[in-house]
Amino acid sequence: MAMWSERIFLLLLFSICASSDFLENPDFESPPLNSNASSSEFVLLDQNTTLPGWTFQGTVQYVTSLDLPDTGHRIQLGEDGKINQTFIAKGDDLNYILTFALIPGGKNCSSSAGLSVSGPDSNAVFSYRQDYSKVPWQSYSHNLGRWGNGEPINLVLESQTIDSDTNSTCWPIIDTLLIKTVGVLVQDSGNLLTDGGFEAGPGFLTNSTEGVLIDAVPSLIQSPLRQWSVIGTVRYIDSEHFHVPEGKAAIEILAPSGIQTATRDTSEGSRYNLTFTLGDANDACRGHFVVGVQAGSTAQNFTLESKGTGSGEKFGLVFEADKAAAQISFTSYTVTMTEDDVLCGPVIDEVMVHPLGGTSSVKPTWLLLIFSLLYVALL
Ligand SMILES: *[C@@H]1O[C@H](CO)[C@@H](O)[C@H](O)[C@H]1NC(C)=O
Ligand SMILES: *[C@@H]1O[C@H](CO)[C@@H](O)[C@H](O)[C@H]1NC(C)=O
Ligand SMILES: *[C@@H]1O[C@H](CO)[C@@H](O)[C@H](O)[C@H]1NC(C)=O
Ligand SMILES: *[C@@H]1O[C@H](CO)[C@@H](O)[C@H](O)[C@H]1NC(C)=O
Ligand SMILES: *[C@@H]1O[C@H](CO)[C@@H](O)[C@H](O)[C@H]1NC(C)=O
Ligand SMILES: *[C@@H]1O[C@H](CO)[C@@H](O)[C@H](O)[C@H]1NC(C)=O
Ligand SMILES: *[C@@H]1O[C@H](CO)[C@@H](O)[C@H](O)[C@H]1NC(C)=O
Ligand SMILES: *[C@@H]1O[C@H](CO)[C@@H](O)[C@H](O)[C@H]1NC(C)=O
Ligand SMILES: [Ca+2]
Repeated sequence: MAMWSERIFLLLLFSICASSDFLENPDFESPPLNSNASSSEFVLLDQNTTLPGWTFQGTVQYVTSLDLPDTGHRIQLGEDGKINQTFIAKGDDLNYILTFALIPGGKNCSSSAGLSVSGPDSNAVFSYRQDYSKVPWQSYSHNLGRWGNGEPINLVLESQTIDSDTNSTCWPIIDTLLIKTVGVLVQDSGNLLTDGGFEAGPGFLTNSTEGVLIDAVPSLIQSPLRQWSVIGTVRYIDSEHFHVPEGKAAIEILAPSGIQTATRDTSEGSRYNLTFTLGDANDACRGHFVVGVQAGSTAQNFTLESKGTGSGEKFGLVFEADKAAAQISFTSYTVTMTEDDVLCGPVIDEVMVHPLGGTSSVKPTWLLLIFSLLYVALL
């Protein structure tokens, strides 16, 4: 086992060395050619213009702005606006997880158009929502799927009109796309859950202090948070900007929402101990948290008084497995907001399932941590 681990570790080092950028011009800092891009804040791209790395159609504007996230250039997708870029998968059996910044375009609008993001066999529609960050932009993520070495992945971003009155529509602005690859997760023999520490998820944008929002995704396979499905919207938080109980990332549940996974190799009728850390993200989220935990057919509510200054407490729940893949879920019942009127909530991390009365050997979680993340290509 140890030798095998070492081999994986070497392979991993090799993949880090072999990593490279996937997208060309992912932050739109290379200006369009044949256009007066510096002449005004919004410049419409026409047939004579080319945008390095990208193909575009419909109403697409090149936006120059002095605001964060990158104090630079963005793209606004207007009516029927669409941009796409094809990149080539490198390495076998990797998941390609996209993170991007979404900014509301305009102020006086009766409706906001959505942003549709597609990969070759996946699609999701995103919209900017007022209550989800204290800065005027949000990071979202989408799993582009698992692809084999050399396969082309066409990433398409397109505006989606919700209202027929397009004159008073705010069109989405996008910026800073990041693709992170996540390999097949190595199972931790000391935990019957995979990615119980939430280390395998979307990448964080360099200048983002607000984490990454993960919208509802019913399938474990399509989720950007590996091995967990999402109900509602949750925030994926990084240890650089939030209190994270263990490792580099955790989940903040923004009620009413939750996450769900399944155990592997539990035996029907056997008893298990589910343990997890419940805390707060140190984001001034004060309140009385109520988190509903379901494990197999056992359900229990756990509460935490949060001062919003970064806390974490370990809890346990004994359950009997109802099948080989017992469902484990965490749901937040209380809607909590920060003083800035931003939705916030309980943090969950270090979710583990152990058989009761049996094995005592628990492998250090850093092994899982290292194996689960292959490499991040900062573009
Ligand atoms: C771009 O700028 C140049 C010189 O500043 C000017 O001659 C030209 O007409 C402009 N073109 C457009 C499309 O605005
Ligand atoms: C594109 O360039 C051609 C030739 O310079 C010019 O005649 C045409 O008006 C331009 N089209 C647009 C939309 O600017
Ligand atoms: C982050 O923001 C700073 C300005 O605050 C900017 O200079 C820098 O280029 C940004 N970095 C990225 C990767 O966008
Ligand atoms: C955009 O997609 C079209 C097909 O829909 C393809 O022909 C084109 O090459 C793509 N553009 C880029 C930059 O990949
Ligand atoms: C937007 O709305 C504000 C106040 O509601 C108003 O003062 C401003 O003139 C409006 N701007 C436009 C472009 O309609
Ligand atoms: C939208 O704006 C255009 C030009 O600004 C105008 O001709 C058109 O009538 C407007 N449409 C609506 C529905 O207001
Ligand atoms: C479950 O695990 C927790 C944390 O390790 C421990 O405190 C608790 O005693 C365990 N429960 C049982 C029934 O073994
Ligand atoms: C947990 O709390 C919620 C909301 O108060 C309630 O609806 C639910 O029945 C409770 N569940 C359990 C297992 O007590
Ligand atoms: Ca973690």
